[in-house]
Amino acid sequence: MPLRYPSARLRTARGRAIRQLVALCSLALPLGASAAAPAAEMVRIPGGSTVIGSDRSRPDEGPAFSATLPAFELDRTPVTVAAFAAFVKQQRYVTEAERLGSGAVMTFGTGQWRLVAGADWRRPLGPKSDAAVSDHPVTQVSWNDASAFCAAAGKRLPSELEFEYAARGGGQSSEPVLMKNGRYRANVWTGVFPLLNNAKDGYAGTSPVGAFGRDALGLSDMAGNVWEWTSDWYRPYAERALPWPAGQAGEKVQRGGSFLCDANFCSGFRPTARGHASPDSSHLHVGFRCARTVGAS
Ligand SMILES: [Ca+2]
Repeated sequence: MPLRYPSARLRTARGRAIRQLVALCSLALPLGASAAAPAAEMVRIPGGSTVIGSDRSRPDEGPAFSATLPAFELDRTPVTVAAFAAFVKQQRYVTEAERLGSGAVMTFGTGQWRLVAGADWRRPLGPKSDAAVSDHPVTQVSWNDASAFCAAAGKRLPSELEFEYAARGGGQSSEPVLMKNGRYRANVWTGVFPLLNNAKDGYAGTSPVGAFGRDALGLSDMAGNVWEWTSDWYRPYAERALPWPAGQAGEKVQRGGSFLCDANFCSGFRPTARGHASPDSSHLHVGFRCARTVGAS
């Protein structure tokens, strides 16, 4: 079955993106806690060379090519609800979902996406649902929101090459495995998508950042939990070095997969997998982390 990223189905005007609603199952996102802004830890990623992409996966993941990246810094975890709340308070920031009045939510049981009025980073499933949890990754934030957050912190979004390089453990040729010794190493969809989420990895929704430990570089949640925005426009790799035409509409790349990705339908948790959505869109399963050029602090 070809992969259909739900983000792509909601990529333009919100008014035409409303989808059929079938019973929305409870996701049981835990109740929120009071927001306190933790200091964002960063990990220095050594520079080096790596293979980007794959010739054996989805067409947009190839052709594989070699890339050399300078050292950079990357947030250890996705940005949390607590950190985003502190940013909102300090900057009096209003997200795009709040200004537009809705955020995209998946209908469990069908896998269809729809816009839910009042769904935003505080209540990602909608105004009548549980509040987002302070130590979980913030969601229902657009690329523009994510960029604003990182800029306020003196940082930037990572490029998709930086994200893949880091997700590969700094250019290791072998890809991380989803399971080790019978235990999941990332928060993904377990069960039968989209009918049954049995939460065998411990979580039906998002999970606290870092709940699955750290990889060899010291990073957490580079696979699963939430898709993460990158700085790049989504296009074939062969065109990546070309300037993006001014004013041309497009979509931004997301990396890492989410708690809605299963091994058969999505598998977006693989380091080479690419998600994408318009920069003004906000989704239940999309967050971000920030990067910084070495020497730019
Ligand atoms: Ca899960």
